[in-house]
Amino acid sequence: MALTAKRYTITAALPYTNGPIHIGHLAGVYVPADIYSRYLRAQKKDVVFICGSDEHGVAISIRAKEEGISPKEIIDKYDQMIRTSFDQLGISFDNYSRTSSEIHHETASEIFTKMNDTGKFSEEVTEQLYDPKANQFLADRFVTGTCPKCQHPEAYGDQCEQCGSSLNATELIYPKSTLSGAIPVLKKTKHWFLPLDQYQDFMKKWIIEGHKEDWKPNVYGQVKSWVDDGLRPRAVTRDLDWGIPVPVDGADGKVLYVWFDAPIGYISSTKEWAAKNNKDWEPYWKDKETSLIHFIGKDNIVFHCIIFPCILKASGNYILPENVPANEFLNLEGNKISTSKNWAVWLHEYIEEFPDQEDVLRYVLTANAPETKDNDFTWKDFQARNNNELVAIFGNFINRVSVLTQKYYEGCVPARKDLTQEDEKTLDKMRAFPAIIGSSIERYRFREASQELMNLARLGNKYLADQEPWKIIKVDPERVKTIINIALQIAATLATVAEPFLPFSTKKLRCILNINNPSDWNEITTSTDVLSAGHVVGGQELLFSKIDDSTIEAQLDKLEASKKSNLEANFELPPVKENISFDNFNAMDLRTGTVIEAEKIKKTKKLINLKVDLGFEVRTIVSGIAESYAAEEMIGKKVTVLANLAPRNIKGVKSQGMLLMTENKNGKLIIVGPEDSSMGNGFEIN
Ligand code: B3M
Ligand code: ZN
Repeated sequence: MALTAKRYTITAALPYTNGPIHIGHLAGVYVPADIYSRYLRAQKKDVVFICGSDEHGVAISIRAKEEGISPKEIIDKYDQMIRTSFDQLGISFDNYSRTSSEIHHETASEIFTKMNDTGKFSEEVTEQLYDPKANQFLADRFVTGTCPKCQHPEAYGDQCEQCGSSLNATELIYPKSTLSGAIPVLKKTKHWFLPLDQYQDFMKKWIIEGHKEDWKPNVYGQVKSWVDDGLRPRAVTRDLDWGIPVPVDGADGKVLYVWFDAPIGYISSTKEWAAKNNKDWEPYWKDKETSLIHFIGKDNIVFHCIIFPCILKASGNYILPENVPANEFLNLEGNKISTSKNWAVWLHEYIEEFPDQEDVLRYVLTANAPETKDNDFTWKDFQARNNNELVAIFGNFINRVSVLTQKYYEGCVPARKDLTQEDEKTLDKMRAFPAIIGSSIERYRFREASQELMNLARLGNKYLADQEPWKIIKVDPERVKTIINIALQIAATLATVAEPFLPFSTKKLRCILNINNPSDWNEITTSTDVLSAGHVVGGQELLFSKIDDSTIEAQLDKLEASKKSNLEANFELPPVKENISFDNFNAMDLRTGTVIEAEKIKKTKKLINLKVDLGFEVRTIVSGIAESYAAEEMIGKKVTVLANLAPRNIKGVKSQGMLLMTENKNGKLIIVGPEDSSMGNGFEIN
């Protein structure tokens, strides 16, 4: 595969402005899209890298309700935050727009109007879900229910996140309003439908037959299963008060479906960019020689591979995506990333807590990207990749070369003389890397590409370790000139091919080598001298630094705290049980006692074997409290005991009674003890 297109339009999914950006978004979409765009620029291609905030739709309304502010305040807050954090991570969009902008409202309305005027929609009055309490139609995220395909109990009105199916709200089994909890009723309303069924053949030819080989199997497979299932008409308008008003008469109170307007945001963002830069936007969307590539997460596949292409096709002379390299999901420490549960690593927090370490995150998310299956981000792996790869391999190599160049030659690149076989081999290998890395990037295999990048640094390290210039300098100083020259060529090659992955460190590396203009990606595959003899390199600087255990612990503690506060937030008092008679109560014999011995029962998680002094006798009681109390901690505690509970055998121990416990919001058990701790043992409580 070669880069044969005349120009490239690269889009990255428009993030909803209902929360900050987290590592899942980055690994799935923005880091790979950025690497790809930077690579294309390094290849001197005509490329526009487009993104923007997705500011309509129910997700925004819900967040606004949650935070008790207006949707406008929500989008302004998160748009600002998202822009800044992308910029800080070096995501090099050529333009980042907003779907609340005038140009977008105009563009989306125009496309809708044109499609409407040319008969591309069907208008239908159908029965839709309606919340009788909130007096509102329910669609998309305003309604949840059981997925008709996979039985997932929390599918949304437009999509099931478990099986990926795209749904109509009325297909949900047991629908429930997320606004009021009410069970929706059906009510008639008019909507504009995109008759996807009419595009069945087009989809078959274009993707099922046309992209079997070159699209990722996960993307191709999803599209195929929808097409095999038979495409159905889909409403592209909604009865909502937040969104782009439907631009035709008789549509009061209706807005465009967010998934109708959002992808058009790529076009409006391109228009905005063109206006700012005195360019023409149209070739980037209409010229057949343009390659359009959408970077997205797997939950967006149907919208980018079916709905948006049908909109583009229906609108006339637009091009269709050349590829949609969607990624799978990234989990965090074994659990699904969740904004609402605060189970995430937030980009804006990372930037603050890891100053000057943007590239570490970029690298780890690439080396561990969820390209073919869901993957897990762990802080331990983050630390290991930094310390063992970036610091120990890449950084170490650069540091050695620059120290030796300063030490032996005062920073001046020595000329190389006669080459040994080993030298030739090393140079050959070095010259092969740009093409190897480029080919991986062109096939959207960014993990592989990042590992090849590391292999180039490994080549440099191995060369130095084998040649041992620090020893040879004493016996054959001429030979050392050749060795250092070759090591410097490898360093300079790194300064070119690392740029898409590690833009901040590459900038530093270019200072270290004193090169302003990086070498051309393609030239270095043939040229022998990436850095010519006599060139004076710059000062020394460390590219990467070690991350210690305490830094990692702090991050793990932070996640632990999220877990706790989630438990608290989700805590609901259980309903009071049915009444019992006074006789039932009276039948219980409650006594006070003191724990005198306590021992955890081996091979169990929860059980502690206690000896409780009740004053008149010492009881053995097995209690399931080990997750809340350490055994030692229990000794000396005053407790209340149900003394006439029939004895039971637990793990081979005869338990004679039960401790009274209650549970707090964090799920911790708390002793219900005698209030007056001066009360002796054995007292009866009544
Ligand atoms: N706003 C991303 C998401 O599902 C969605 C992408 C729109 S791309 C046109 O979070
Ligand atoms: Zn499902």
